[in-house]
Amino acid sequence: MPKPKTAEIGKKIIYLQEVSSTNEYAKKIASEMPEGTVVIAKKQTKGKGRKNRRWASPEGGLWLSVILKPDVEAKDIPKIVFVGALAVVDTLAEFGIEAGIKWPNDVWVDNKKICGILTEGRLGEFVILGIGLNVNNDIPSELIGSATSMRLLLGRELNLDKVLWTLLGNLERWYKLIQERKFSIVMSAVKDKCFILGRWVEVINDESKVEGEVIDIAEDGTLIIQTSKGLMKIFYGDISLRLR
Ligand code: BT5
Repeated sequence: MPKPKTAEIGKKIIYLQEVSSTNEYAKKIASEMPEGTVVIAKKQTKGKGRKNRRWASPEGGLWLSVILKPDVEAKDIPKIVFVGALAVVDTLAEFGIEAGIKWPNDVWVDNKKICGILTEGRLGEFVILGIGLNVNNDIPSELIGSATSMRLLLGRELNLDKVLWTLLGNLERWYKLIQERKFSIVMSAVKDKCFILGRWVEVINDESKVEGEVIDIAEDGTLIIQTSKGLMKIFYGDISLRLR
């Protein structure tokens, strides 16, 4: 295995052959573990997305959760999802893949999802940054057309350890900026990489379904949409691109 190049993120790594969900596992041990501990599994039997959706996690992908104990105010915790997204975008770039962020928690390449991120936590105690990145794994038949992997894009098997260490290095770099409260650097990178800016979208969440043009991502991480009824601030939701 390549030598670890990170100081904090991945200083301790728990490798599992199989687990229901690395996020669930990480949540159980988070209080006793040092910040930066990574839980990684070869496969997940119940990998989860937001709202308990399923996350397909067969062997060959990178399924991991990082235990973080950020020293920032509660209002800044939602920005941690962007640490994951930016680190994945940078990692893919290092392997020659140009990817973009689909606010708030996806990374896409060529109109297909390659990575999903799920943050969970206990306020004032810890945040679990869960990252699922399709590397060498097969894409389940029901997701062909909407999902892709590094292997599909590059036409070759990748060294999973190399992808992991590249990702941990990038996570450390972006997370350091959060710890140093340099939020504007993080948010301007998010805006730079977010391909839905300026696009017409539909956003669905528990409260509403709105359509409009994405005008901005605010400093607090929320999405600003110009709708027929005026500007709207969106805190969370599922985004679909629409043609005007
Ligand atoms: C997400 O949810 O995208 C967050 C996924 C987080 C997965 C990681 S893996 C390590 C850690 N441990 C866990 O248990 N979870 C985290 P959401 O935005 O709700 O998207 C879920 C949707 O993505 C599903 O309903 C499918 O349509 C699609 N999907 C499922 N598996 C996929 C895959 N492997 N690749 C691409 N798309 C997938």
